[in-house]
Amino acid sequence: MNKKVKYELIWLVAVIAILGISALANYNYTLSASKNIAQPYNGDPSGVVINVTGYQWGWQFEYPNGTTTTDKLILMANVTYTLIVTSKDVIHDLYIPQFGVQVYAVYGHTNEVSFTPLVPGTYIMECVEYCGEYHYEMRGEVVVL
Ligand SMILES: [Cu+2]
Repeated sequence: MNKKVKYELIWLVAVIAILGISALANYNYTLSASKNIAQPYNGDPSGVVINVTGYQWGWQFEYPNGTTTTDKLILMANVTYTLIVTSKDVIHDLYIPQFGVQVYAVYGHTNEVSFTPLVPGTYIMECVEYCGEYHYEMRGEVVVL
């Protein structure tokens, strides 16, 4: 086997390995949305209401007792929540992939989404609507206690 063919084979195997590993990681990540980490709205109207405001570039969460957190949403397992979501400026889009929750944040308008987190843990959330220079920094965590 000459050198050229050898390098071609090494590249071929390396590319297949990289694509295979990332496909597997992506598959697991995508499936996590259906692993019952959170339950979609169950019709229970007694949910805890959290006001969510997206802005360039972060998320503010206001809880019923008036306290706020930034880029961190703190929830209790097995409690139904309703997020009432708006924006201070441009359109943002709140996405919590492992909960299967995604909702637009639009200036002058509110959108609602209800769900019940079931499994304690720390999950990621992010803005998935390009909203300017630091869009990529518009991420945080969801802590379920
Ligand atoms: Cu955004």
